[in-house]
Amino acid sequence: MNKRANLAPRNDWTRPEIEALFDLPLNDLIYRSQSEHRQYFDPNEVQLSTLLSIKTGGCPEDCKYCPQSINYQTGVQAEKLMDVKLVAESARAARDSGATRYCMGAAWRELKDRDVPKVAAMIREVKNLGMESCVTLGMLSDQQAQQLKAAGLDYYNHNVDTSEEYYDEIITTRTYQERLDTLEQVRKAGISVCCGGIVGMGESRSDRVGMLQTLASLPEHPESVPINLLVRVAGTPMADLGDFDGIEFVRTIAVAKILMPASHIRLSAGRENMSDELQALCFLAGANSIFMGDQLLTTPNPQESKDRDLFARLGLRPESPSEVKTSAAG
Ligand code: SAM
Ligand code: DTB
Ligand code: SF4
Repeated sequence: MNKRANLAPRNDWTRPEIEALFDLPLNDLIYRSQSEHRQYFDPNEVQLSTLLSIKTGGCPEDCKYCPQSINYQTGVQAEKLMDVKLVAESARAARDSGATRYCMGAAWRELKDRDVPKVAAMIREVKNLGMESCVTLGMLSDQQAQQLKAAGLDYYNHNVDTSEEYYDEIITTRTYQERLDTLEQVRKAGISVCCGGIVGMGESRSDRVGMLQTLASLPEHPESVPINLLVRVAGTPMADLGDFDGIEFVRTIAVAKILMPASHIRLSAGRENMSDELQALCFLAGANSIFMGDQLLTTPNPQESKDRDLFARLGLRPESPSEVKTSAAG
């Protein structure tokens, strides 16, 4: 629902303004983010996406958080691109469990032309099931973006991951600018943008401010903003980082919501290690999307039955597909 479509969200947030939001007393910050949220969304509805790894492992990139990079010994085996039929079957199961969006991820640096027909066929299968389609395939060219759009692609996920300043500590095989260029290709092709980042990678608050400023300064806000809490996977350089403060995570969600009030903020990776109470605070702060299903790409996600129980206790409902379609907020 978009009750305030005539008031366009701002794209000119300054760093000091964003820092001041982070500095607010938590009660004031959450009051503000929840108030913004209610201008655009039903506060008791959460959008459900399901994730499938269509091409696992063997990725040449060196993203220090990622279990799928060939540069780290994580035990993830490299596999080939999945069969279209198997993808269609698992998308159907996700739909029958209540997911309205199906997200397919590949451990690629970039999409290769030879793989486009198969990925396009997967997108068509998802659309035939009446679901929204989303893919995350690394960098892609102008022409490839148009081909995916023609197949019926609704969303492309491509994260900035962190601030521009901290980025080089995390990835050296692709630049921040290349990520922004990919996002521009996606927009130009008329595909909705899913773009966010990761918290808990040893970055400073100033990096979280910078990451959110980048996202909120895009010419159009991403319709979906996944905020991932780092999943520390053994074998990656980030395996031994300490626990991230849950309250600071909630602040990050709340500030993202205030900056991008019409966007779905997704409480993304990391829920497996969060208490019910921390997740509840994230929903209160304005998160209104999750990944549902026992697995993310290669790491575990809470069991569906556990999420259903949490939703029942919090009085949350899955966002219905019809509302997804009529929402200008994506
Ligand atoms: N290979 C493509 C790419 O990187 O653009 C698409 C798949 S990649 C796994 C998608 C996103 O998953 C990354 O940008 C990152 O934000 C997130 N991610 C990967 N590993 C993660 C981890 N261990 N914890 C949290 N988020 C993670
Ligand atoms: C996003 O921001 N998070 C998802 C999705 N986009 C593709 C991926 C999370 C991956 C977590 C690590 C894994 O399961 O391999
Ligand atoms: Fe490859 Fe994507 Fe993992 Fe980076 S995040 S190593 S690009 S699969």
